[in-house]
Amino acid sequence: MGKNVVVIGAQWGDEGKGKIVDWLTEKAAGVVRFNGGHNAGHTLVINGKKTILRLIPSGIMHATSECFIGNGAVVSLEAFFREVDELIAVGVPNVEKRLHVSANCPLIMPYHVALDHAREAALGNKKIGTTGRGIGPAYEDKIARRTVRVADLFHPERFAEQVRAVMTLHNFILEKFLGAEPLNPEKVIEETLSYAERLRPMVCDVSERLNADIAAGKSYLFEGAQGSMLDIDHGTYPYVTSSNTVAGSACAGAGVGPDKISYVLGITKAYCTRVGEGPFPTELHDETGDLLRQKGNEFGAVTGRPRRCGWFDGAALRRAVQINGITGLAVMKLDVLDGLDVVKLGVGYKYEGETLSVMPAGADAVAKCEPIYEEFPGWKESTFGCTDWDKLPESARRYLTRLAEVAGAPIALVSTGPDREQTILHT
Ligand code: 2SA
Ligand code: MG
Repeated sequence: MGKNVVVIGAQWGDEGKGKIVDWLTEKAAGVVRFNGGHNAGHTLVINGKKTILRLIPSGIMHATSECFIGNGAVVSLEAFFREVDELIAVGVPNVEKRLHVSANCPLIMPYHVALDHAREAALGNKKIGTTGRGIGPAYEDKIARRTVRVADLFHPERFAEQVRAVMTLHNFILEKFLGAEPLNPEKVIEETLSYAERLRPMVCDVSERLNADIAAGKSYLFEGAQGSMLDIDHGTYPYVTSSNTVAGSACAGAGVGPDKISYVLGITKAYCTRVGEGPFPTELHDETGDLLRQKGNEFGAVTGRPRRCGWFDGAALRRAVQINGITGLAVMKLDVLDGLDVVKLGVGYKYEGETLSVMPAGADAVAKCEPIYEEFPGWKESTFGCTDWDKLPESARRYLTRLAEVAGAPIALVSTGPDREQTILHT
């Protein structure tokens, strides 16, 4: 699979990136997060034990893996240390020694969380369905060049001034426009600064460190959060997250050049899910949708929200293959489709009298798309835990082969269960 691999979600998030990153970590020096914050939720099952990671790279579960949070991610210190403490409590070794956080990371502050909630409430039935973690407002402050970053924590006087200034604006918006409670700046400053000394040894020039390590022959995994259809530019805008979730974001969000990326692994489920609002052409509102949700345990790792479920959407995947430059696909949760009489595969859309093979950009256009399906006979055999392509039922192989053809990228891996070992390598 080459040296430096970017692993990204090819759908709307929750594709199972965590399992694959974990599986590939053994071959890499470390794992790098480059976008999003603790709105991600990576559920890992190792030796039957379930761990949920939100902000910290999945590699942390491997005793020797070095884990980086790049400048493209947004960091809530409260959430970060809660997760660090959880990992320490379950006996993960050297957590704080192996974690490195970019000095350039924007901080998610309590007022970002307050703004996220108040805005969603104000939007009413037009809400985005965010995770409520303050992600959008944190990125707004970054782009507006008024955010406080990790490095600012170590200049407490200046930090306090910056926070007071930005909170004048945000408290005004909270109170006057959103009818929400303003926050106390001095309390926010004190609470945030209380994390500074514990964080200090973990702060690092992530770009320099990665470039030096790569030059010395080490390889890294870049772990994307959310999915391609939630990308701020390419997704179903405005029903998207506030960062670039595509593979190219690994370069900008970690500080490495595109020449350092040797493989882009796109993760997709064998069907499709979405959390939050926004168009979803292949969504099922029937018992098959319920069945996928129950069998696939499709509930948000972070918020516990039930996920919307539907058939595999080939036109969306084709878009994902293009915008990410996907080298190979990992198809997850094939076993969830076991036992169905018929399995449907979205191969394109009907859109304003035309036939499309690629999902259009933006929510308005996607909302008008009607999926075109090909039907496959289901398979009665269990694929759960299967580790060999040739042992898959023939109809499952036919389904997967056609899926790859429609998406426009070859299948590299198939996952048949939550455990590391329940994986098929397909070359
Ligand atoms: P936000 O909070 O501003 O990023 O929300 C904007 C949209 O992005 C969606 N989003 C996600 N969709 C799926 N999974 C996500 N992470 C958690 C998980 C979700 C959870 O991995 O399980 O626990 O509910 C994630 N993060 C953001 C979100 O639903 C909005 O549509
Ligand atoms: Mg998830």
